[in-house]
Amino acid sequence: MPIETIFGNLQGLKPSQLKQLRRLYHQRIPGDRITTPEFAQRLAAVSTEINKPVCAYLNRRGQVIRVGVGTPRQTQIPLMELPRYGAERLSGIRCIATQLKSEANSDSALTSMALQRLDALVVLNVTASGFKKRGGAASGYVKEAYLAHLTPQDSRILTAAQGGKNITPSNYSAPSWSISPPMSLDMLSKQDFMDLVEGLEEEFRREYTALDVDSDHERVLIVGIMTGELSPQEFQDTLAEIAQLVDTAGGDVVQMLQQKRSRVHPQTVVGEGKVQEIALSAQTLGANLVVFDRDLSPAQVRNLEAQIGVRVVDRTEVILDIFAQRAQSGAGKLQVELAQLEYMLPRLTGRGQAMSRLGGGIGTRGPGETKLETERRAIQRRITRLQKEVNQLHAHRERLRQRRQNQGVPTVAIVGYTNAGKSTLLNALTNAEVYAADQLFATLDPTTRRLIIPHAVTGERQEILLTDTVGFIHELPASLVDAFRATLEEVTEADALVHLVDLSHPAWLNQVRSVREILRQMPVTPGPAIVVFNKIDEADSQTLAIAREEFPMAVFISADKRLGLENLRQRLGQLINYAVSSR
Ligand SMILES: Nc1nc2c(ncn2[C@@H]2O[C@H](COP(=O)(O)OP(=O)(O)OP(=O)(O)O)[C@@H](O)[C@H]2O)c(=O)[nH]1
Ligand SMILES: [Mg+2]
Repeated sequence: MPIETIFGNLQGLKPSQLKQLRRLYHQRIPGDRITTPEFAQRLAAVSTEINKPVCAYLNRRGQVIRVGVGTPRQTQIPLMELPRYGAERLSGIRCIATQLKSEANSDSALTSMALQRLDALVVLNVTASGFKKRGGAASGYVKEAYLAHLTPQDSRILTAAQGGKNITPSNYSAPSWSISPPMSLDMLSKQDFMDLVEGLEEEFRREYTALDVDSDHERVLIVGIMTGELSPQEFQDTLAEIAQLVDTAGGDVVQMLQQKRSRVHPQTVVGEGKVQEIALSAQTLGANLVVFDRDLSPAQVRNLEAQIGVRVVDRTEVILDIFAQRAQSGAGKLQVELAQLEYMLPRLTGRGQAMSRLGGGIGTRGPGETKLETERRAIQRRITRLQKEVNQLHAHRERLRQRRQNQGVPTVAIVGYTNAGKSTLLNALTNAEVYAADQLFATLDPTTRRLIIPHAVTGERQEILLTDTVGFIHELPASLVDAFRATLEEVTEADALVHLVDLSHPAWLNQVRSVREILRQMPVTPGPAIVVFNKIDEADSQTLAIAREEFPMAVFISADKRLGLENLRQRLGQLINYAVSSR
């Protein structure tokens, strides 16, 4: 791009006028001044001459870095091209704009200032002075000037936006700004500009430090779109879940925005106004990642990133990122990499550049991350190789299962929504030492342990094998299902299933449905299952009553408090008896 490009709408401008505009780039203002009267007058003159508003953007050294024809909104610097310093700083760029009709400061100019985190916005009200000389330039003078700048957010709003899981969807926190009374050019030029921006930045920093922000964590803004298919309660549940996913992935949720739409906008998912609101919120709160509650097409991601100016990822990427962080074993890493690559392959076009521009974090980590920029074909080759390895893993697990089956030991797999308490239950029943934690997807690799239960008929001790495995989630990403097929086969190959449900979770009933849906879609029909309600120590009596009525055959336990485990053993005996006899 030539250095003296004029931005905005240049239609109908004469070469001589363009030349005048380009000359603005040669102007230089003393570093500690907002503007000089001479510079302001010059802008006013050009603006009157072309009869259009003109904007000049200056850096802190007083150099003109951008000249545009149009309003601040029309000449705005694309967000992708702006430096991003986060909520505690300003962009180091100010805009001096002329305004030909003496209307009030329009909101759109102020919004542009907030979007770009400009140091300041100066609006010059220009009045054409009387007559136009024949053949000569019309002159105009600055009637009055306004100085606007951002002010720190009310810390209470920011604090409310802080705090991960407890966050509730809210209206976006509007940026706050202040506008000076009308000033003369002399007054404006005498202001110490450096004093102003340094003072402001100090306040921003103070507000920001008061928030106790962990700089290792990404600051995440979540966007939920409510389309027809979910009830308001179900929608809130999915929002809470995506917030928990972000939290698990290591991000701090700073805000949740939502929009109701009859259908998703094909280019940007949400409408234009909402995109702007997201961009503003991200700027105001210093968010560096926007997470959508649904899957996005590559084009949607590109459009959104261009308009919001921070990285945009979808729900699947967050889940894949958690898996990537969790994967410990070779098998786990292998499957996660495969899932990430399969997800990314169709999304590669043009993403690489934007990704490196916007930095790392959620959605970019994991065994697959360095492969991102390599060529599609190389990735395809890698996928083929990983698939081969997954097949080997599959064959290996198959042999293990075969051996167990030959020994005639019945197998039971614990399935359920993530965080239901599956690993805790395996530990409680078998003294295994599987990692159990209040995290989503704490377990990726299956663990199998022996368990002694009473025989349903004879009452004698019998041995079974109990397997704990990866948890399920609503709309489990397809690439994960595919990549984890070797692991999921532990489920389909088991003689019977324990479907464990966290009864203390508000969305427990939908979680039951989601798990059943995933089981239904498995290539091999799994064996018979019993529903086991866990965490009854934390479930309220009304929920317990509903569950008893809806699921009369279910077992009620607390794996953590070791309640109801003896009954569960008995019921496992009956289940195995039924499963083996109908095998
Ligand atoms: N109150 C209560 N908490 C429980 C109970 N059982 C498990 N938990 C807790 O629930 C959380 C999740 O337990 P995990 O055993 O890791 O759950 P999981 O189903 O294996 O989860 P993933 O492997 O992440 O899918 C942990 O914080 C447990 O301490 C219970 O009976 N009562
Ligand atoms: Mg687990």
